[in-house]
Amino acid sequence: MAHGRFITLEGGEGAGKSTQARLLAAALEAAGVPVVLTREPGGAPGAEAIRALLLGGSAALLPGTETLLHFAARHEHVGRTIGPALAAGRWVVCDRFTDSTRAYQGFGLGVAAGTIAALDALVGLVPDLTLVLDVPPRTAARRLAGRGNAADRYERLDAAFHARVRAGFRAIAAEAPARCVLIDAAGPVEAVQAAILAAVRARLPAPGLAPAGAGEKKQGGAGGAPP
Ligand code: T5A
Repeated sequence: MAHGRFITLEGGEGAGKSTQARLLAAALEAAGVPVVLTREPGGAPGAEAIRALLLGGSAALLPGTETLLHFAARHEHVGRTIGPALAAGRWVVCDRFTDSTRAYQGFGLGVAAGTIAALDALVGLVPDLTLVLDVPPRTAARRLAGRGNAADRYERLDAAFHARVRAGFRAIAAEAPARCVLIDAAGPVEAVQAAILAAVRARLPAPGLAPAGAGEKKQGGAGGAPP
């Protein structure tokens, strides 16, 4: 059986990753591509337990501790969910992956790139395509305020941190153009979705994935592990 494809969505808070990950998975599924939709931190039982500690926990964590926990969660996620899905020929759409550790713990909190690279080697999985969703801070703040959820560990950090994270994601995309596509995510949901589907079609042709403009407003759940 053919090996599946691994697509990640990345970006700062409120960039619209979860919304677009769901829409992309639905579009692929509608095209007859078997899809698993998942997220980080999380996506496997042990990884979800680590997520609760990372996002909900009130204990202060050193940047290196956070980095280790994100990679511990990722190791579970890849070993138990992503790896088996790809081996079974499914495509995996993942809301955040290793680039989030590079941007948040690396660019944001100052963890050395070499440390992150060493842990990445333990996980040993590189996405086939990474969509980096970029929005100005005011747009992101407006979207998050509209949602009204309680702020988690990262959402509570200051504007300077989030500016470093945004710059980090842009640098990651610029350094790996064969893997990454920077998506202007400031526009309406449908416009962002169209840009994402165009990037997927160009980079990872999937038989049956509708041409631009067709079926791009379709919504619905994709199969696989819920995010
Ligand atoms: N983290 C994660 C690390 O520090 N290191 C790591 O290695 C990893 C993997 C995860 C946190 O963990 C950190 C980063 C994060 O802080 P999370 O709860 O999963 O926490 O948070 P996020 O991934 O940031 O998810 P959010 O839900 O906050 O943002 P999204 O997914 O970018 O945005 P989304 O799609 O939920 O949309 C937010 C709101 O905006 C609306 C939506 O309807 C929603 O209300 N919206 C739009 N509105 C207008 N126009 C558009 N185009 C819109 N798109 C969405």
